[in-house]
Amino acid sequence: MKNVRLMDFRYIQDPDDAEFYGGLVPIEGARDIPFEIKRIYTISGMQPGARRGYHSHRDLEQVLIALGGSIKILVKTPFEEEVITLDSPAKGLYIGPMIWREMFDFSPNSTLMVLASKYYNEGDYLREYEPYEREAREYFSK
Ligand code: T46
Repeated sequence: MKNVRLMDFRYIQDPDDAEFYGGLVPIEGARDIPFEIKRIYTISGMQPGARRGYHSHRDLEQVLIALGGSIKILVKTPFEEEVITLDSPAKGLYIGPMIWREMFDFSPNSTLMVLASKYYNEGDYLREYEPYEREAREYFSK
């Protein structure tokens, strides 16, 4: 859908004993991420049944990565919606401007890491659905 896409990062494993040694995921700034990273935050400690998000951003671009466990993300506009499961540190979910998002179905001990294109700015959030929907209809009709 518009302004949303899944990204695959490299997952490097020891060819002789991948199961024992696990894997390594390198993420390189300008090479793997389509914006300059200004901020990184993590979300952890969610209980089953918790649901977070319920907002959009006007300008911010982000890449969401489940460092551990699995997390579902609902991404939505007035015209389309999708639920994406993040369940590997080698999978990133790019979310651009004007996408409503909700995070839910956190598995025990899951951790979400978010790479963001801008410093924290509460003024960039649209935290109520109806005003968001009005702006998003115009934005996606251009
Ligand atoms: C998003 C999803 C995926 C800060 O002080 N600095 C920060 O960088 C962030 C992200 C948040 N905060 C404060 C603002 C609130 O007082 O932390 C508190 C919790 O933030 P919020 O309720 O917005 O958290 P989520 O999990 O609903 O949303 C967060 C991000 O805010 C948002 O940009 O896309 O994760």
